[in-house]
Amino acid sequence: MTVLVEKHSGYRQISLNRPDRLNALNTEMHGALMAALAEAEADPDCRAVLVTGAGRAFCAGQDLADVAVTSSGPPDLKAVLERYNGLVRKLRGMAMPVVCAVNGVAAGAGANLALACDIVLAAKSASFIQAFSRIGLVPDCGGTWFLPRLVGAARARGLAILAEPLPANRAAEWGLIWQAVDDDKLMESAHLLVARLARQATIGIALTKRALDAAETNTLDQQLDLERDLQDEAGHTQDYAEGVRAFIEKRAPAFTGRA
Ligand code: LHQ
Repeated sequence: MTVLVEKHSGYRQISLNRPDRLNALNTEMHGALMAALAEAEADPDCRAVLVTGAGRAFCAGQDLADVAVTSSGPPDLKAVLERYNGLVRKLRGMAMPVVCAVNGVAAGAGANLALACDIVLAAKSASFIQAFSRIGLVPDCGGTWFLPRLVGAARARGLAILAEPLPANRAAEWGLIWQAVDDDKLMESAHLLVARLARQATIGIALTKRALDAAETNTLDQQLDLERDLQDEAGHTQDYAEGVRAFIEKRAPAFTGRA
């Protein structure tokens, strides 16, 4: 099984599972990961997802053995990237929060798939490598879009062109990720976080994600209109009614994640 799925109360953990290849992605893993995300989304009891890697790495990106140039010519990288693009769109568009626990090195597409998640925690021993330039490629999986937005133009260029490992602590200082965590606390922290998110107002969070993504290209005017419309949608959810009721009654809200 190239991807392992564990069901927990309110959320699912999805683990990339080719540890002897540092969880490098091959065609089978792509399919399994897409299916695991789609199944999580289709499960009404699943209100958050945790993505991590089995073994010592998070993900070393594309399995390079599968895309080597052979005597019959270069591989069809466009077709390979269509699959990655589908994964990035899926992760980004999930109608629930996606937490990524980066347990070890995240290189190439592995780094950028992590950045496509909503909240990234990383073990202090983990590092992020935009490995693409080491093999003559361009950062993909949204790397050229995420990097400048997260860390600014100068650091984005340095990371993309130099392809040096960025340790988790510095990644957090630079704003590339949410938090670096002691290695032995990573999974405990990630589970606490994702379980907490699974009890929050799921639709409100999904709409928040949409608003933040749209803000990347909207004008302020467009964004104000969008916020008005999304707020209207959020205001019609059971969770909004419950959130306000709980506030007034001075108790913790019991959100259901339902419309
Ligand atoms: C691997 C890989 C790997 C296969 C480690 N593949 N075996 C998209 C679409 C189309 C085309 C191409 O690309 C893309 C997106 C991309 O992701 S491009 C970037 C691809 N990734 C890389 O270039 C990273 C390659 N890996 C590394 O640089 C190192 O392995 C890192 C820095 C991640 C870890 O280094 P170490 O901790 O020293 O481990 P290692 O290199 O010894 O790896 C352990 C094993 O895993 C080793 O196999 P072996 O049989 O010797 O034990 C590696 O060959 C294998 N492995 N990454 N991407």
